[in-house]
Amino acid sequence: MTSQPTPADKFTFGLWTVGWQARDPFGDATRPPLDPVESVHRLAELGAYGVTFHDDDLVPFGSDTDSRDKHITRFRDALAETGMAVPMMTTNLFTHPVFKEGAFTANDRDIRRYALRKTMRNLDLAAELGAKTYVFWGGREGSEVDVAKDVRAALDRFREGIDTLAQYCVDSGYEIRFALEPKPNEPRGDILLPTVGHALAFINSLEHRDMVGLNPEVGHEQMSNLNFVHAISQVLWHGKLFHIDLNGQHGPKFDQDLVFGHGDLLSAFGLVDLLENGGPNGGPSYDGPRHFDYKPLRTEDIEGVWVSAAANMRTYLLLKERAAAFRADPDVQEALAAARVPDLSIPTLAAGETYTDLLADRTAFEDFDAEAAAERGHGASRVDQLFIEHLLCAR
Ligand code: GLT
Ligand code: MN
Ligand code: MN
Repeated sequence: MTSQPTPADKFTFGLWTVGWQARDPFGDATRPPLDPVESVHRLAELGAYGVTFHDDDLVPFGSDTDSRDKHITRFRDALAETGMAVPMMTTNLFTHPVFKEGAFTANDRDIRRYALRKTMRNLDLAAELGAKTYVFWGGREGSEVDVAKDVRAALDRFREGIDTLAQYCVDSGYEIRFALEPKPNEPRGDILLPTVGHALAFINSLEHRDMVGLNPEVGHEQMSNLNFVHAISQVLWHGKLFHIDLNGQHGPKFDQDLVFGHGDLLSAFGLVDLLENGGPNGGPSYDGPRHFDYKPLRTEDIEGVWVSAAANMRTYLLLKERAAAFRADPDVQEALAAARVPDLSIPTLAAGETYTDLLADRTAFEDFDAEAAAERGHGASRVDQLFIEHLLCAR
C-alpha cells in the first residue's frame, strides 16, 4: 500500500486550483467561493506541504489597505496553525479587463507601468512570506491579430519588465528567483513565449538571466503536441527547472488542467521517473515543490474538489513507487544495457582526442562497416514493454 502524502513529498497547490468555481466560457460557476483559509486547512489535512497564490487569490482586486491587511493576517494565521509553506507566488495580470490587451507587453504604456507596480507590491509580500520562486505566466501577453502587435517591440518590453523586476529584487535583498511559464494560446489567440524552447531562448537575452528559469506545465507543452519529458530533460540540462506545474492533458486541444496522470498517463510515468530517478546516481533530478496546477472538473461538488486534490498526490506517489520498481528490476537494467542506453554518456571523442586524431582513425571511417552497423537492433520495444508492465503492476 502506498504511503499517504506527507510534507516531505513537497506537494503544493495553487489556491486558484481547488478554489476554481468552475466558471467557463459557456457556463456559470458550479461551486461556491472557497475561503483560502479553508483551503490551507483542508490541503494540510490531506498531506500537502504548501500553497501558492496570485495576489488576487488572497486579496480581492481593488481592496483597500485595511482589508488587504486583514486578509493577509488571517491567511498567515492559517499557515502558522498548519505549518503550511508558501514556496511560490505570482501575479494576476490577466483577469481584470485592464489587461485585455496585455500587461508587461500591452500597447498602452500606462497599463505596462501599472502591471509592473502591481507585481512589485506582490513581490514585497512574497519576500515577507518567504516565497523563493515567483512565477510569470503571461496569459494576456499576445494577440489575435498579427498586425495589431509588434512582436519584436513586445519582446523588448517583456525583457524590460522582467529585468526591471529582477533588479528590484536584487536591490531589495529578496532571495527570489523568477520562473517563466510558457503556454501556446488561451486566453490569447497566440501567447508570447509559447513553448519551453521559446522561453529558454528569451532568458538568454536577459540582463538578469541567472535568476530567471522556467515553470513548465504538463498540459501547456502537450497543447502544442510536444513531448513534455523531452522538454523537462532539456530544461534540466540548461539548469533552469526552477518550478513545475503538474497536471493532465489529452493531446492538442483547449487547456484541460486535469488531475496529474488523468491525461497522458505514460508520459506522466516517464516524467515522474525523470524527476525522481533522473539525477546523479539515480536520485532525483529536481528537488523543488511538486506543484499541482489543475482544475477540479466542473461536474464536481466541493467534496469532489478534495477527492481530486488527493488524487493528484496519490497518483504521483503511485507512479513514483512504480518508477522505483522499474529502475530496481534487473531485467530492466539488462534491457537498457542491451539497448546501449548507458553508452550515450560516453563522449564521442576519447579524453584528449582531437578531430585530427579522429581523421587519422581508419576504424572510424575507411574501415567502418556502415552496413553491418545498420543491421544492429536497439531493443527499444523491449524497454518500452518493461516500462508499461511496471506501470500496470504486471511485474
Ligand atoms: C492560470 C494559468 C496557469 C498559471 C497560473 C499562474 S494562473 O490558472 O492557467 O497555468 O500557472 O499564473
Ligand atoms: Mn494550464
Ligand atoms: Mn500553470
